[in-house]
Amino acid sequence: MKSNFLRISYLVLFIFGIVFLIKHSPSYAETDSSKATVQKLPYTPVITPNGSTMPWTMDPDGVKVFRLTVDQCQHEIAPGMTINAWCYNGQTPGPTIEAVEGDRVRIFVTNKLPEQTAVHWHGVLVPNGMDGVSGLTQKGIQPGETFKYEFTLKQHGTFMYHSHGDEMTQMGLGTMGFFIIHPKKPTGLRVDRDFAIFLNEWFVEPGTKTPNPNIMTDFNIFTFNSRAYPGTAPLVAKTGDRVRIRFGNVGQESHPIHIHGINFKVVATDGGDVPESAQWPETTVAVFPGQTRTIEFVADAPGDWPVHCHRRHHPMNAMGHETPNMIGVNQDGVKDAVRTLVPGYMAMGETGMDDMSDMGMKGPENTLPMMAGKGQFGPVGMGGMFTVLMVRDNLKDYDHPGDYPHPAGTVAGPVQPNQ
Ligand SMILES: [Cu+2]
Repeated sequence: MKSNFLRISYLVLFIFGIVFLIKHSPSYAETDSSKATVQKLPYTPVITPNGSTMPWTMDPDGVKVFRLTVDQCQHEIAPGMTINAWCYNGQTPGPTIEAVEGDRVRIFVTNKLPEQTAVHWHGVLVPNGMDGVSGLTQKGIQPGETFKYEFTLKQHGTFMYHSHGDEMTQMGLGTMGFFIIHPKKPTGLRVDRDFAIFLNEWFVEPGTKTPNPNIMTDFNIFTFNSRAYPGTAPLVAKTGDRVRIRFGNVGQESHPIHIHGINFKVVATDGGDVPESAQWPETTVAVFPGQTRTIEFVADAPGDWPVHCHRRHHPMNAMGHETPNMIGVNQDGVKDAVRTLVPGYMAMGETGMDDMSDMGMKGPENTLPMMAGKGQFGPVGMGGMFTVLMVRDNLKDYDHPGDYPHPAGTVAGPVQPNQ
């Protein structure tokens, strides 16, 4: 009897352990500092959704030390699709470097790629020889070598780090990360939530795993922090929270990022703070290659609000382009004829592509469906650069809060004509 009780106890503990692990799995975890540490910091730590913040140590001479290793890695774009990427510390984007204006930083970079590299600190004002441009300001870091970068941070803002040497290949495969410097003397209101989202696009031939960096324009995977919806973590806020989102882009395309339900202001670029007199209200911010844009707003409206790129193909996954345009074409009879040659063929596109979001059609291996995601009312029909800003009253923590409980009578629905 007693041993049965023990067995059941162990089983219950095991199940709780599994649930805990799933809940805290790194792909959705907010990898900011622990809550105790947060209280002590003079700033709100940055959250890199689906990513992490780089740990650092303090050398006896008062210099903050960071360590970056650039190497090949396996990276999951969303459940069902993993790519062969080039990563910093095993991830793309690389872990976010977070420091404070006035800090002296020492950054060791180890190259485990099969070719030389260098790391450029985009927007950070550094001595010329620390600028990280192979050939021009330093020798390339050869495979197996470690280089030391060291400089004092003279400014604050949202900056980036990325390889500078065979950029097309190295950045095309994922070598990028945020470099965020908090102000020494903060002005204005402290934010409650501070998110950092890297924008990027890739071309991965359906059924394959290695992005093709030679592609110039025709991309088919669009990502927030190298994840495509529904693999993107939601942004959770309490009603009334002051929220900052920092966007970065070192890709090939511009991305107009649109947020539903709130208005925001662009408060900074990688060139510095935007004076308050020069800020205007917006619902969409364009982020061009080589730019960062930092926006702020008060999350004053509870609900599930989309955050997405407004280029029409960018909140979509592979297969959203180069399909024949069948809108309005009567395909009666075509299906049966083609099925004699291609078993299981489905005619699609006659009334638009929305059917794709509910079809569960099996694509080539390692290829995401064009649109996916499930909401409380049915298929969401999105992919790529899409996530949800979840604003809720009375949240106890910032874990996934579940579906938004719409107040009665506030959801659009069917009525009789002329009603
Ligand atoms: Cu876009």
